[in-house]
Amino acid sequence: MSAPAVRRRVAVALGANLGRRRTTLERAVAALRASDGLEVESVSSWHETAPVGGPPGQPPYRNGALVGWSTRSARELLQLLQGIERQLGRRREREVRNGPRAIDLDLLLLGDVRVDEPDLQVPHPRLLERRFVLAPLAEIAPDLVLPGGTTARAALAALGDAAARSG
Ligand code: A4P
Ligand code: MG
Repeated sequence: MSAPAVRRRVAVALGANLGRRRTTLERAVAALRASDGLEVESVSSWHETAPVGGPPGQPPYRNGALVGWSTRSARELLQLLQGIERQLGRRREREVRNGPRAIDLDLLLLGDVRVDEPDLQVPHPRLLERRFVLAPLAEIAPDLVLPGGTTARAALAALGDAAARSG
């Protein structure tokens, strides 16, 4: 008999800045809810955010986050997220780095799993630097523990302090 699968906390970031952003984000959530890879627990509101990086003049984003549970591996979750991106019309081969996209789904965290491979890093390496990720995450899971032992709420507050110091 095989051991029962470990159920881990999972957090996903969602972003869109092309087309009908809110509709696409809601479709992505519906696809995740319908999948058997991830049990969605809470979904944030959709935050209007200015683009960070990428080509100048790209349209504003809607960003959100969701948290849930999964027994899948990080690799399986990446495949699930990329399958949904494709289903919703994303074509990576036509994109520039950090450029506009119909939908972007990033795996932020999977329990205490650490992956550092060329095409998959978990926890997401830029998680603590991104207000467009931390604000929706702190809205639904303020006490979620992030890399370095901080929480979503504290990491968001730290970004505010950093902005205040440099501004
Ligand atoms: N990849 C590696 N680790 C992961 C992971 N944990 N989750 C790889 C998902 N994918 C992961 O991803 C590029 C490659 O990352 C994939 O092939 C996958 O194997 P992508 O979705 O094509 O591009 P990306 O997500 O844009 O790239 P990246 O490097 O993660 O960029 P960032 O840092 O996430 O920034 N401004 C606003 N306001 N809102 C945004 O959502 N997003 C970006 C992307 C820039 N500026 C933004 C926003
Ligand atoms: Mg991505």
